[in-house]
Amino acid sequence: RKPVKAVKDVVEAAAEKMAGVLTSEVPGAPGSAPPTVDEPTTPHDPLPPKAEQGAPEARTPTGATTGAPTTANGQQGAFLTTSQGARLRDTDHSLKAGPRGPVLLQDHHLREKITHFDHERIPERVVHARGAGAHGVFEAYGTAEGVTKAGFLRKGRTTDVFVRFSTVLGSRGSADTVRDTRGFATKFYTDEGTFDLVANNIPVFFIQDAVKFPDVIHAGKPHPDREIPQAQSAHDTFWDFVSLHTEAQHHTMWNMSDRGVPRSYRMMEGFGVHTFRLVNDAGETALVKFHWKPKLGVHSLTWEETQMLGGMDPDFHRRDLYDAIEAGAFPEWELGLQVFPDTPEETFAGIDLLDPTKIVPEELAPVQPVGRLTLNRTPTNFFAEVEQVAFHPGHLPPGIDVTNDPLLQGRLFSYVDTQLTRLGGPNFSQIPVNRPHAPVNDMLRDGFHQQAVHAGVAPYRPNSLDGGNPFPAGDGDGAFVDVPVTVAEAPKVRANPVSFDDHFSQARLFWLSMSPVEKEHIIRAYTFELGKCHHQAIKERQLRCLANVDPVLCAEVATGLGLPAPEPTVPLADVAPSAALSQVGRQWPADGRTVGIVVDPARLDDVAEVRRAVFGAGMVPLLVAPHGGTVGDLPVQRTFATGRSVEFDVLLVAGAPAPAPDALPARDAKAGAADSANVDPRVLLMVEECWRHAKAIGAWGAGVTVLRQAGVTGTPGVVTGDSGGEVLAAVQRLMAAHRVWERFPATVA
Ligand code: HDD
Repeated sequence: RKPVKAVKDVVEAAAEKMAGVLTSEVPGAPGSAPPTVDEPTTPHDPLPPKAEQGAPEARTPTGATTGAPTTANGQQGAFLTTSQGARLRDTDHSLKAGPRGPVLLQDHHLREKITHFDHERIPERVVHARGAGAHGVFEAYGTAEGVTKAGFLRKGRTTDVFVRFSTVLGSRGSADTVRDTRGFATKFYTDEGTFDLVANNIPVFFIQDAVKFPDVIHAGKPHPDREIPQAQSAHDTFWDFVSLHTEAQHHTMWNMSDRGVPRSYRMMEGFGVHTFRLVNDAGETALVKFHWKPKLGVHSLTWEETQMLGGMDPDFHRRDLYDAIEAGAFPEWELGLQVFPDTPEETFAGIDLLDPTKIVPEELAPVQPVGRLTLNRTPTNFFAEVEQVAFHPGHLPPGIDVTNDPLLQGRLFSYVDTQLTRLGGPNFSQIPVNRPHAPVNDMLRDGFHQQAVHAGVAPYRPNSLDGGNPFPAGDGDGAFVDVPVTVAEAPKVRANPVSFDDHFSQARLFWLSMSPVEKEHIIRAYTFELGKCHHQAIKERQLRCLANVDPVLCAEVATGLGLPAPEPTVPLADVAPSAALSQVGRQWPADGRTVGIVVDPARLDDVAEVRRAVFGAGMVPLLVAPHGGTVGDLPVQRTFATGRSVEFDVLLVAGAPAPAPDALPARDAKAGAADSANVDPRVLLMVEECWRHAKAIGAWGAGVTVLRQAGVTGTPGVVTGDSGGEVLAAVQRLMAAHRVWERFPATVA
């Protein structure tokens, strides 16, 4: 047998042989100088895995752990290895017969790396594919103790949570800011089992029966022939469905309102939509609706902002969420309950509580706060956590139960079913982000991707071989007990209760509850969306629906479409507006809001001080300058090339920077207007856009001349002053209302 040559000898021999064949410019070529790199190259230990990244503990049937390691994740030791733990010398070159190849089939590392890569993608969610998630904590006030025995709602209890926000219609890579409903799904890792509150930012749904879910989604998704439009409801199939299927009109009205274009996930309400049944320690039941109330209030983008962001920053909501958490402006919501007596009729104030197209106005049943949610940690790995998290409305702890809402009943089937395909088998609850924090002792075995090493021989009951383990929980052991609701003796039918036939009264309630500017936005949204439809019959049919909601709304949209306004076909509902539905007219904190500060590097009057004050107020200053790097000793976050108005909640102009070399010529400059030519045209554009989007604008020093050139001085919400501090204080007061609403035209009262 030949002695095995040392690797070093082989490499040196190859280098000798190939000398002159390869140029030394080829990095890593034998004989070439080692590539120079700036980064440190000393091996270092990876970050320790986080607790929830551990593999599930293998447990015996009696609940004892088997001692198998719980940190079987992909990051151990300092060196690069194969998936089997063999250390690798090189991951940049395939194994070849000589430097010029061919590549050898025996190269296991090459095949393993490419094969794994080939299978990196999993099917995206069939709906809610686009989203972002974060970890946090829920702290209970104890105010729900009278209505539910759920332990996580006991006073002072804290529970880990994971929240995923999403859009509904778009694909995984689609833009965040499109007009759509938003998902707001929360996983409470309670010590009595996981509770998933799989909610939306709109309190009603398009359909009353889950059997129609595929229909509404097929109508909303891109057309099957060309697969366009992406992440849009402004197309024929969507409006065809909702105009034929009039129970969708209430949800559609919310979508066309500012609720369809949220400013931030942090500024959205969340709604459990369905009525749930709570049961307390005494076995008494109550019907409830779940609400999330954001600390920062409910705010929206303007339509033009959403469209600009779709191109300039399609990740706007994702970035906003993560930037806020990383800046320490932790998003917060209060969980609240609307509580109704559990009567046989399951109605409240004449509203059918099983109808998911209806709300109960807060004026009739106030939302009572029961705890606070704080999101305080971004994911470590987006795929592992956000993509693989799996929610299910049937994940309920003791004390929370379902009702017969036919939409909820169908959802109880759908969520496990969809994970089987999406997450590749029945063991998705063992994926770290899905692992309950309560001890698990099930008799589910085997299947694809089984992580647990189950001990024992008897995963069945009753058994004697594993000592009868596991045992059913007895009275007082905190088991989930289904509320023994009486099921009415009734014929089997495919039918709805008669009360489900009212499709327009609450759409009208919503419309009447809006302020003039919100009504204006709704009119424009309908006009835009229907204007994008090609079929006349669909536009006319939707106008007939709007006629049954409100004649003014219908007439305004009809005018925009150039069509006659039809007469109502049902009497207009006599409903009282609900002030709680409007987003306008209240004052809110400005935590984590973004303040753009345009600076002239030549004159930095007050800028450092204003920047400190913005930080001090819990907001995020972004310095915008003609070039990157620093101005003075201040870091520049955006240049005139990378920054755009839509990123900022308010704009401060602290100088009049002259056109930078990369600026396109301004129209006025071409025409010889010397005045405008003095300022970089992109700064003027920022001011114009912020003004159009009703954002507060402030300027001092030379910045005031910029506002003058943009023609906005003296208009509402535009502040000028002698010092930066004074201007910032005035702008901050304006921010509490979110926007300078007076700047929006409103044609309807
Ligand atoms: Fe659903 C995902 C919310 C009706 C079937 N749904 C999903 C998500 C949210 C909601 C927030 C994303 C979860 C995540 O971030 O992973 N869905 C709702 C609400 C509904 C609703 C509030 C009505 C009140 N959904 C609904 C019906 C069905 C589904 C009627 C089917 C009959 N939903 C699904 C699903 C999804 C889903 C197909 C896709 C991905 C997933 O479940 O995990 O099973």
